[in-house]
Amino acid sequence: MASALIALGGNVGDVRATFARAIPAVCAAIQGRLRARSSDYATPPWGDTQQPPYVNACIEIETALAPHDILRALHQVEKQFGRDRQAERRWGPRSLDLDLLACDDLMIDTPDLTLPHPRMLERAFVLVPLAEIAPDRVIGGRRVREALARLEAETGGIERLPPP
Ligand code: PH2
Ligand code: MG
Ligand code: MG
Repeated sequence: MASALIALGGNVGDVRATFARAIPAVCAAIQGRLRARSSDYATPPWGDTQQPPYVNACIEIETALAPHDILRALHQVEKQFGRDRQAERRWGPRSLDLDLLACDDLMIDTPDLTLPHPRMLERAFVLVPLAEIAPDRVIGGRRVREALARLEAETGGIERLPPP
């Protein structure tokens, strides 16, 4: 069994309700068991700042599926929850984004999937929830809590949401 780390994000619709339904859907789709789920966080929009704030979270799932099969399943669940990749712009609003961050210590570099996720260590909206569930995990040669400490200046607007 591998440990898959997945980041969730969204800023269209009732995102927290979407997460609540999407997490079991992801577990079912990848025949996995949920090991950890972070709190939800309200985060300022990154990249394209002219859009509503996001909700972000991270989960860890134990699964026997190979990374490309996990990726395919994540795309299916995104679609099931209203995501339309054709209709959206880069870094623009979306109902549900499911990003595979890492799968054990696997290093993969293919056109459709790079692991660990190449930009995750630069994004506070990923590292803040990830540090809640996996602070000591080493990803891309760096411990999650240390990667977050380097980004401390960018965590300003991030707010942990109370349980729903
Ligand atoms: N996702 C984006 C673009 N910008 N900003 C935040 N705060 N959180 C996200 O998940 C996010 C974003 C496109 O996937
Ligand atoms: Mg993303
Ligand atoms: Mg994505």
